[in-house]
Amino acid sequence: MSPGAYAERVNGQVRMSETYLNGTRIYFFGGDRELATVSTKAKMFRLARCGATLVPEYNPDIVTHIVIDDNIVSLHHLLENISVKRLSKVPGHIPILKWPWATTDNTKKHFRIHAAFATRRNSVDAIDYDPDINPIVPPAPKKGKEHAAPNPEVTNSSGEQMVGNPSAKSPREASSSSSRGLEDEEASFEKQRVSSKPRANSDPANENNVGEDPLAEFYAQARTERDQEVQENLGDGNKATNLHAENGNKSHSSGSRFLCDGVRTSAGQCPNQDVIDKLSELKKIHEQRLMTGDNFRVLKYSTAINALRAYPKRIRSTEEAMSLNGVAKKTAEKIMEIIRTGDLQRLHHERAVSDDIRVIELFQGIYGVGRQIAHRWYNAGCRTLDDLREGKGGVKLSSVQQIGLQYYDDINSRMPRAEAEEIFNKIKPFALKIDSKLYVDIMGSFRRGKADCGDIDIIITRPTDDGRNHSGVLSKLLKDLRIAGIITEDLSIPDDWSDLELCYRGLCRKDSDSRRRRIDFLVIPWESRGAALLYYTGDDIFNRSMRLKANKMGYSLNQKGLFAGVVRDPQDRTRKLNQGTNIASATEREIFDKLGVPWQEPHERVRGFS
Ligand code: DCP
Ligand code: MG
Ligand code: MN
Repeated sequence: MSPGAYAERVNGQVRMSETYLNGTRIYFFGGDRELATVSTKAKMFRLARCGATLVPEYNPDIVTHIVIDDNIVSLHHLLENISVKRLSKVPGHIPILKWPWATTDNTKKHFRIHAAFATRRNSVDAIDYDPDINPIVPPAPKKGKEHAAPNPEVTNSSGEQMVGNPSAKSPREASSSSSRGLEDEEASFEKQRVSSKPRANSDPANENNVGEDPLAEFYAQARTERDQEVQENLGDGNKATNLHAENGNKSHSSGSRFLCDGVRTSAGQCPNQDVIDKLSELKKIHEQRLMTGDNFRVLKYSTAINALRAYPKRIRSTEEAMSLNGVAKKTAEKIMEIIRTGDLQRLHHERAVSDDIRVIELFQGIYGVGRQIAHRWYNAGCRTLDDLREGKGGVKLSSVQQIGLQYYDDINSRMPRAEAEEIFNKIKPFALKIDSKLYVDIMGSFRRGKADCGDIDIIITRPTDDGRNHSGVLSKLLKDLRIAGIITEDLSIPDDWSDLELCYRGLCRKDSDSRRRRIDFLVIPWESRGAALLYYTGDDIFNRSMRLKANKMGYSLNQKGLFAGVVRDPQDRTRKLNQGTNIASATEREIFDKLGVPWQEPHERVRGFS
């Protein structure tokens, strides 16, 4: 669940225990914009208990205070998160405070003590944190903005649910959208608060605390690297990335209603509706491009639209437009262009550009198609999946791409956890019939306890103590599964089936009237099972952080093991000049130990979206 979604869920649903934050509208940033960690949730919960309203998304018109998790949030990190270029652009009346500020009744205290960034005090726009000038209970919001406060209704956001994980020790991460769930959370947060010594490191909730989580310093870099890879996805023919499906970043409106929001509009109420419509379209286009970092524009247009909605007169000049809160010169000029000409040239341009983004994303949703191929097809004149089917512009699809196209919807949708389990339970006996000593298990998001899975990741290996191994098992197994109608199409097959290390990708189905599902088989040597388990369990961000930590310690970690003494090419750090010595690979635990990372159960290894 995102911090924003959690904020919406908590608002108005928490029993208040203290009142010293009454009247505040706090934007809390725990260091991660995508995931509300247990630590972030606990802190947000605490803020609400003390009377604060949590603001899901930073909006300077709504927010009265920004509170950040101490130690971990850098200035750059915060600014990026709130889509503000410079600290001085955060209005002076909004203090930026460290977490400890929120934990005691500060009404009498000087803000300065807890101001988060030294630079804030020195910046030109810096305010004097005198509590008399900036009382903790801020002035009522400006007229016309009353409806802008975050929606206090509980949102039945499903968030990331962990279900049916037998190894789950901690109920804390299990989120429920009912208020009963909130009560449970409340109880556990309270427990956390009274237990004076939190279990160091074993709790991913502490990811924000550098002192306790040895991986904490790597998460930001891991995420940046992942995002870069997603953006650069040039189509290695291996895995299709559907940006639409993965973009969970969509900004959501605060649920507020304004004068001109359809239902409540009567003629003449909103004199600038035409302007609002055009700017809203522009904002939507930029919203769809969030993957390419257009948050700043989205915020700019939302602010302008909100200001226009609340403005009672028809705008007559650029100056008048600029007098609106949050409307700068360029936006004011756009407003005037719409008022003068009834049109906005920029919108035509953006619509055209946005069409190509949309089409390229659509094509990238085809298994085996990356950005390069998608661009090529776009340039050949294809705009729809039907164009591709018909071979418009001389476009030719490989056999794998044809499968990807045929099962486009199936491949781009996730399956319920129960279905993954059912399919696995059908497959496992086939494997054990071939060799009863095989180790067969399901990895990936399933092992992490996710409620839905993008594919089924099955690992196969075999102990070698009886002098035998699993060579040749996979081809036999796949043959049986094809006969049984479980495996239906191959997407990527190994070159040499007798190897002890193989990767197979294909499609399968539960039974003849079920949808196709993606399935991966990963066959690995017995000695490297620990490293393979670790790798194929993920999540991606957790893996990357472990690898970064290994690198920092002079090691190298991959799905085969943890290696010491690897010499890298100084010109190209990704190029290894030797293999190094394998120092841990048989069990996950050994690898955690060697890296100085405390053991974490699979369901505790969630750091990214999934
Ligand atoms: N993995 C990784 N880096 C990648 C791809 C995969 O570390 N670039 C690892 C971590 C993943 C695991 O392999 O958890 C399985 O990959 P999947 O793509 O199947 O991802 P998940 O199973 O985690 O998620 P989904 O439910 O989308 O399949
Ligand atoms: Mg998977
Ligand atoms: Mn997979």
